[in-house]
Amino acid sequence: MPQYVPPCIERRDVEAFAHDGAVCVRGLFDSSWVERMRQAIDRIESIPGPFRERYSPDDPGEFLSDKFLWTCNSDFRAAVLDSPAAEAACRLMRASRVNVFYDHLMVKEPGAISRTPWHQDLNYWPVEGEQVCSVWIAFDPVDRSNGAMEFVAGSHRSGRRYQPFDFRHADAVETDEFEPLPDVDAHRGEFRILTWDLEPGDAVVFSALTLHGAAGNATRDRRRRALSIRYTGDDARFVKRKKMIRLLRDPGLHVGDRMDCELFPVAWPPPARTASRARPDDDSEA
Ligand SMILES: O=C(O)CCC(=O)C(=O)O
Repeated sequence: MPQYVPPCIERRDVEAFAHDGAVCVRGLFDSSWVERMRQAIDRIESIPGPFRERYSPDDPGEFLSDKFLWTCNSDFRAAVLDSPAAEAACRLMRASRVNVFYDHLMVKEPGAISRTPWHQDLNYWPVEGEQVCSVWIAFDPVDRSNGAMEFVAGSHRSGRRYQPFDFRHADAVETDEFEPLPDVDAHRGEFRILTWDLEPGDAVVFSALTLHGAAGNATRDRRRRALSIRYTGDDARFVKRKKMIRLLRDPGLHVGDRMDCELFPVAWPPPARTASRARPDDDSEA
């Protein structure tokens, strides 16, 4: 079991996150966490979770997506609840505490050449608030050639909200609730685009309102295993949208409720362990 090492978050990181809507945290997961999660990811590939999907199905390489793995796997549960990710999210959002929203595994294998399209996460989710973010952790070296993440700096402060679409068919807009996306790729010079080359264990933390996407994996032999853990802070409230992601189950919340429930437990500061936190529905790895 990896030791708990507090994340190295400096004041300038908190300021950069507030200003740009995205920040890189080097070495958030140390080598023992990286090794544990690499093995967990490789094992889980043959045990699909309840939300296993293949994005960009026409690409020669697989772009595997799976969600809510923390509810059925002890390694993912540890990454979500017991790793430095939750504290990093809490400190960067200047929250007093954070709840888990869900974990999202995204493995871009060599040949998964399609870009992850530009999008804003919040518009897909049944939550509103400024303190909603993702901690995206790399488990392989990542650069532009195998799927580095990109962010439009400051887009979380723009007040603009963009239409969600079906990730398997990037042109299929799913609701008229928000405005059409700008064509960032056609006008890249007009945006300040942030990107970082990452080593295993490095993370990018970004607001759910930050416009972001990722390169495809055009390499022949370099995997890109990543886990994006979504956390919500004090101001987050449950909402319903015309079109939104499917949840594992009904969280039992009403519109306007805080995100406090068994499906979205508090992750930081660590609460006293309860039976439900210590033991999820099933554990394929124990
Ligand atoms: O990993 C990717 O390619 C995309 C990740 C992403 O969009 C997210 O974590 O919200």
